[in-house]
Amino acid sequence: MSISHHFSTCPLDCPGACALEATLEEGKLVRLKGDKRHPFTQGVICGKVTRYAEIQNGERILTPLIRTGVKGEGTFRRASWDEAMEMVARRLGETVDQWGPESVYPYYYGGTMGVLQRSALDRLTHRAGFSRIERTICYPIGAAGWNAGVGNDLGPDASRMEESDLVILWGINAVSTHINLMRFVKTARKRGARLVVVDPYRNRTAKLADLHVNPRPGTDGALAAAMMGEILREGLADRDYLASYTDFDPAMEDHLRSKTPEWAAQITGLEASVIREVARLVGESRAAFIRIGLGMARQMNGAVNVHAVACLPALTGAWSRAGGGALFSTGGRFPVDAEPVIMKRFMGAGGGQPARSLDMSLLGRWLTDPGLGPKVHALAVMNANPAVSCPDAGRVRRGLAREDLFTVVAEQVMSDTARFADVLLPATTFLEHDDLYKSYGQHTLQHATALLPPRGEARCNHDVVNELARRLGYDDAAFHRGVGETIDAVLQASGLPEAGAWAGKRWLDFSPNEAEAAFTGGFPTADGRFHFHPGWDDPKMPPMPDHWPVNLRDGAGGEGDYPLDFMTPPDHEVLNSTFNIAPAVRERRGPPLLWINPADAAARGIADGDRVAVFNDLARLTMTARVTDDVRPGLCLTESNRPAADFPENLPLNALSHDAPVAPAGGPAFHDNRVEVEKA
Ligand SMILES: Nc1nc2c(c(=O)[nH]1)N[C@H]1C(S)=C(S)[C@@H](COP(=O)(O)OP(=O)(O)OC[C@H]3O[C@@H](n4cnc5c(=O)[nH]c(N)nc54)[C@H](O)[C@@H]3O)O[C@H]1N2
Ligand SMILES: Nc1nc2c(c(=O)[nH]1)N[C@H]1C(S)=C(S)[C@@H](COP(=O)(O)OP(=O)(O)OC[C@H]3O[C@@H](n4cnc5c(=O)[nH]c(N)nc54)[C@H](O)[C@@H]3O)O[C@H]1N2
Ligand code: SF4
Ligand SMILES: [Mo]
Repeated sequence: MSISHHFSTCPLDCPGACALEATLEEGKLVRLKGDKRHPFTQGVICGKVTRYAEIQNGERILTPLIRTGVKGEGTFRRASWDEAMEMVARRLGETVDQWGPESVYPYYYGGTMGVLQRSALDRLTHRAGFSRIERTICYPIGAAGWNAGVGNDLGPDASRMEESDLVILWGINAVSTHINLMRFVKTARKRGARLVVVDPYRNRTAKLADLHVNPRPGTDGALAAAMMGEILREGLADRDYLASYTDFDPAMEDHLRSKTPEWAAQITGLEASVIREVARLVGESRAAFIRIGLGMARQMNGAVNVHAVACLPALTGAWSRAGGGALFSTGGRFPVDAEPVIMKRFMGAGGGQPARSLDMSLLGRWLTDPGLGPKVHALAVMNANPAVSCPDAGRVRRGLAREDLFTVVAEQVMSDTARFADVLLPATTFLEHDDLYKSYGQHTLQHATALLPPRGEARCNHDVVNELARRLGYDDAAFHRGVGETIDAVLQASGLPEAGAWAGKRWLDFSPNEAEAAFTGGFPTADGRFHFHPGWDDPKMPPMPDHWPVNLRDGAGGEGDYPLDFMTPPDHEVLNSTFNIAPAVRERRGPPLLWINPADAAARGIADGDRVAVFNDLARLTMTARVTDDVRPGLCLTESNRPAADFPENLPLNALSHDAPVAPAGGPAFHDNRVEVEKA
């Protein structure tokens, strides 16, 4: 039997971007494990990707397919690449002729995070003048909050926390969503650090904490402001740091001093004594390190809350001490110029205006709004499964079901979105194509090459886009490059050595030095200071760290008044909707559960294991009750990101999620919904 070992990089939308070692047996993937030599991965990866063979060798789409049945039903006939591509080119061409290029909407997200394979659609979009995609579904809310204080999505390496004496995981369920982080947490704790987890529910990470602080969702602004008030009143602020490195002023001091634990207790649902305790822990620690997650941003007031939390290490001066500070994302650290992939220069090259940009999180509206001019008549999807992952998914599906909409989807598996395709194109996995990988949780740029031939007739996004562009008549050099040539072009545009010359390594390390990590040379803001004053452009947003009462609980979002907060945080066993349909995964995770507090369950006559209906104005879904005090009274949740097949209503979990854009830059408030629950 021939067994061989190869290196790769996890392409999934996860902060780890783990370096992998693959074991192949007779040319077939057996198992993946973490690469021990990689400085961040250090041999640790999550269970889901260990078992990636469940996708790689599982039920894949192996040939182009053309729809024969009703949209959404998933019945297709086999086609050749030539027939399928001819049809796509013809239909897109006709659509452009009849309604103009903006009536075509290319749609992609993070199925793969590879620099080439992720954004391939962009260069065709820019060349043809199709509607552009505004990529709001995940990042912009948290980034807006962080950037309002720090100025850019830069920070220390997460390994900095090993030197910390107090680690706070704030709105990040790292055990499930960023396992590598937990190794640094472990080291810090061995050296005496305490672990605080701030999360509305007792998730897998909170179960490991010394102190779990469970505010109501969307109240971190109040919690952080009151903690700062307490730190100021107790004389625990670092005055020298504030004066040298921040815009802290008497107005800010007066404002924060007025925020008491009793005030925040009313809003957060926490005991005032708990708020005092955590404030003191932060104020008295030498170098608290706060890892801010994206989860806490998925609230109508999420950006305001992230900014407020990011102010804490500036108030205590923790930034200036080894092990201290905060991290939201490492994404801004990579000097990678992806222009050869996305070809922005094509945009408006003929002297015209750039095409309109449509917010991806409002897909349901774009597909169904009769007032949109021009309407979306053709949709091209890659690396995304909006029928499951988009909010107001019921509306998305009504749009996808339109008979007058032409939809082409490139996919590895029969996802919910793939079922709505007119033409379905088989996509390669990361083990079957080459790419470059940045990260939003660590600092290495990795180069990974194909280990396996494509299964069936699968092709990579890069090549599919190029062929489609050529068939549409675009003959530019960018559409004639092979994957290897585009990788070379990106590295060259970035001023980086070609991959063959990375000193025998598969990565380049862009970790910040101590001065960069601690911002001792100043913050990446216009004036070099950390901004307690967020300076929001939107005048409705609070000018100083505060509670901003615009959550659904406060009557925002336009939904009717339902009594329970409802969150949909990520599930341990899947990554967004990737892995959703693998039979072994379905088996392991069982049916969707509604986590509900015993008091709320009793008030509704619901017992553990009962079938319950969860509903609001948008949808009604039947699931199984899990009665537990892991959620506080007034809060219920279902770990996401469940496909339609998991509910008898044949709607995905996100049918319950509203799509109201979050200030200031858009993006969905996935963890800020309201529902009622009753026995089914
Ligand atoms: N297993 C697994 N891993 C994943 C993913 C997955 O689906 N499954 N998805 C990947 C992707 S795309 C991303 S963006 C990351 C996201 O990973 P994280 O940054 O961890 O974000 P979330 O998992 O959305 O939410 C984290 C926690 O925030 C909590 N939360 C919700 N609202 C609030 C609030 O108002 N305040 C506070 N303090 N906490 C709140 C939730 O309860 C949840 O436990 O994970 C990646 N990794
Ligand atoms: N309820 C709820 N909804 C959420 C979230 C939540 O916390 N709660 N989180 C949100 C977040 S953070 C995110 S980032 C989004 C993610 O939303 P999406 O980006 O839509 O992520 P996935 O649902 O995983 O879909 C990715 C798809 O890309 C496919 N794919 C992978 N690699 C390739 C490739 O190389 N080529 C092609 N053509 N396809 C490929 C996969 O098979 C998969 O079906 O979901 C959001 N939705
Ligand atoms: S999903 Fe995340 S933790 Fe798992 S292997 Fe990929 S990058 Fe690593
Ligand atoms: Mo995400």
